[in-house]
Amino acid sequence: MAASRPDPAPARRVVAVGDVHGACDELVRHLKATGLVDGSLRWVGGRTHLVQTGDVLDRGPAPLAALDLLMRLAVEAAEAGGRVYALLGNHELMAVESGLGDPLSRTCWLSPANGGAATFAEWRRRSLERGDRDRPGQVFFSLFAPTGRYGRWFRQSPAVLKLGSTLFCHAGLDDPRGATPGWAEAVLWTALDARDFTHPWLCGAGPLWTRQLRPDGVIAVLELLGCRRMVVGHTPQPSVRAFLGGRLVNIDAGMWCGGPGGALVIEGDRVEVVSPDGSSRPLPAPRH
Ligand SMILES: [Mn+2]
Repeated sequence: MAASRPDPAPARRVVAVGDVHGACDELVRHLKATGLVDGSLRWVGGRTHLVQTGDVLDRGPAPLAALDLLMRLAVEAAEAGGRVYALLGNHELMAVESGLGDPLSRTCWLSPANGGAATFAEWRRRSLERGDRDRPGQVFFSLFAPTGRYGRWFRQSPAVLKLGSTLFCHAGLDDPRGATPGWAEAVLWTALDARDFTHPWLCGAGPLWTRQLRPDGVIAVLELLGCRRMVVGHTPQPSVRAFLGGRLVNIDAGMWCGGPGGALVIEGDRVEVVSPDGSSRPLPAPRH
């Protein structure tokens, strides 16, 4: 079970990026535009905290490359006094379920609707490049098993993260119980460890899947935690934008599907959107 973690010391600068879905090149553009990596893709972000709000996997050409990059940057950032938090998204969840051996989850994950076949294709391509022609698909799924390279990483990845006065969660949290640190992770991993694959949180509801956030629930969670805003991804928007008077911000601006993308940069009271071309603007006015 994921440990409930203490609230980290407030970072002077927080950079958040939304859904990647295999668009590793776009992720790199965002990290360069916000000064987090250099031309060799080494961490140069110092003490900045980088948050990726889930859904690195699937759909695009290089999901595993993007995940490998974030995993390496997590080590380099920690050495520099910074942090990388890669949150769980529903696509990571489907991979975990598949790693646990559930046949229905595997079928669902690899279906065109969910795009897991793209992650499998990248793994095949990498295997062939290494001259490894005959690796069975079972090896692919084992990467996401509890002892696998990515399965281990996901197990220690937060589902909900509070940094200063901002709460991050892939699809969003509208259940006041979520204000208890570690609650969401406990619910998720209890269901997964019990192989309860019909649990609502694994089937379209809950903080990694919902597309029907209750505004009063969001505000209740924020008030309980003393947070100013909740930052989510999951449901692509035409641009990074705010809702609920600025209390809810969606940062999935489609970097993976031809959209403008944009990273959210929080420094003290200032919140701005930095585009992959390096230009920046204040967070656009709330939309209700
Ligand atoms: Mn999602």
